[in-house]
Amino acid sequence: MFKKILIANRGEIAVRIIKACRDLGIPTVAVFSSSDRSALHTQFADEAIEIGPPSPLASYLNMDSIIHAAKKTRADAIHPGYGFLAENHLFSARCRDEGVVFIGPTPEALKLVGDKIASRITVKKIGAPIIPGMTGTAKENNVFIKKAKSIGYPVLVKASLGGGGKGMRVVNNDRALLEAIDAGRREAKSAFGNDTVYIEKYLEKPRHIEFQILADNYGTVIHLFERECSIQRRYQKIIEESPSTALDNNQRKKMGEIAIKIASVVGYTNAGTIEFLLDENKNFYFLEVNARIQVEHPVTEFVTGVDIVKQQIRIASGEKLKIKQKELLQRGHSVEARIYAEDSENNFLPSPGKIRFLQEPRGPGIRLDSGIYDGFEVSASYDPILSKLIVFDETRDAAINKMVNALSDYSIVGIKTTIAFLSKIFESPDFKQGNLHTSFISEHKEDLRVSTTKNLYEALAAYGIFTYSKGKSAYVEKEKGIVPVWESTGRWRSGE
Ligand code: MV4
Repeated sequence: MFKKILIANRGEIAVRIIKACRDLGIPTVAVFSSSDRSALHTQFADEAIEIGPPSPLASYLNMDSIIHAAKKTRADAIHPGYGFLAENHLFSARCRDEGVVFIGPTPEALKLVGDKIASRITVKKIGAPIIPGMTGTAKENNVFIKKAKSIGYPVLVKASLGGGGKGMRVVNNDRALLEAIDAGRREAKSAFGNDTVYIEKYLEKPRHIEFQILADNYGTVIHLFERECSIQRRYQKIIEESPSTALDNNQRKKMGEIAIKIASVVGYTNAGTIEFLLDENKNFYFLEVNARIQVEHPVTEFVTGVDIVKQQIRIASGEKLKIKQKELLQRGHSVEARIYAEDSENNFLPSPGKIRFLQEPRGPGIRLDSGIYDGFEVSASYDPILSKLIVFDETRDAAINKMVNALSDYSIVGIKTTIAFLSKIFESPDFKQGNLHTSFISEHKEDLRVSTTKNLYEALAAYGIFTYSKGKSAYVEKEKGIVPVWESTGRWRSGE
């Protein structure tokens, strides 16, 4: 086992990884940018080392700085978390060259699964269903036009490298297709340094279903069942659950077996996710491989009882998988909500600033993976995720109910958050009935409008802070100037 692990990340996931290390008795090293000097992950690790200025390129994406920190602290492994360098094959290779274990897949596997065209070819070869479309790129426009004709509009132009919807465009006719190819190429070139694009049939209102995989270094691959992540905004998942209401045990078994086959054929090791889209007739198609621990991993941990981060560390240290596929069960139901520092009343604009009051939900079956504390300053330099609230109960209805209660016990004053918006989703009849698809939020825009903050605790806390605190802390800086802290909680009317 490792003697010391460096965590090349920040926020809630860095804290989550440090907890797994502590459980395994492994000392930890946090790395932090100059603006994260007093961040939770910096305080929580056994050692912490500054790696550069706030800009991600200069700090959390700075391979030299991170490798240097690992050498200096004699860490023998690096956990990359999600985002930043997690799926970067050059970083995985660099770790290998420097004699530090990268807790994740090999550079070769990362390179293959990071290339969508290459993975489509590989997945097609083993006879698994891929979304209809190209399995190569082309220079000539008429190759694209011909393919679009054969699969039928609408089609989706995608960049072969990278992810997150960058370079993606839906088009409905030949002329729009040619424009989208040009634009997609330019966007992909500047984002990923590679202008390879291809087209797929655009599936309308699919469900997004993914299988969690664990693969050791000796060829054993298991899956930990599925997560449904259909509730998203701008390609960003915000609510996830396990199990999915869309799968019966038959289809679950079939998709799980295919996920294992895909992971095996690409030589995948460590934890990963095989993503699928499910159409309205429940046909499923391979979408892509996510080669990292995912934000939504806790729902799988709740229903299977497996600590995925601990498994990642054990696998990377060369242990064999001890869990057997046939011993695994999906028990009960788990739901996760991502809490962002965003203004849901104002087009989800980031809402950085200082947290003035914090009350966190707790109770049986409630887990809060958080990167914040009372008094913490949320930076504008990074992804605005603050925390994840994950609940577990015997049934889906009970889990949703628990989530609604837990969200109402969650008060954050000083910045705007998505808590009230999330409550609206969980209370919506379509969500409760499990009528989910990736356009859920845009189709329910009107019902999901948040106008008045109804959190009594937040309003009272803000009032208390304003009344009793002397000096600056009673006021916050907003676009319109310096305002009393309660204005950051949204409009409040008595009698709600
Ligand atoms: C698709 C699709 C429909 N048809 N591909 C979005 C992110 C990128 N990684 C893949 N994505 C999609 N690809 C075809 N052919 C719909 C999406 C999509 C989506 C996928 C997963 C999770 C959320 C999503 C939200 C909107 C669109």
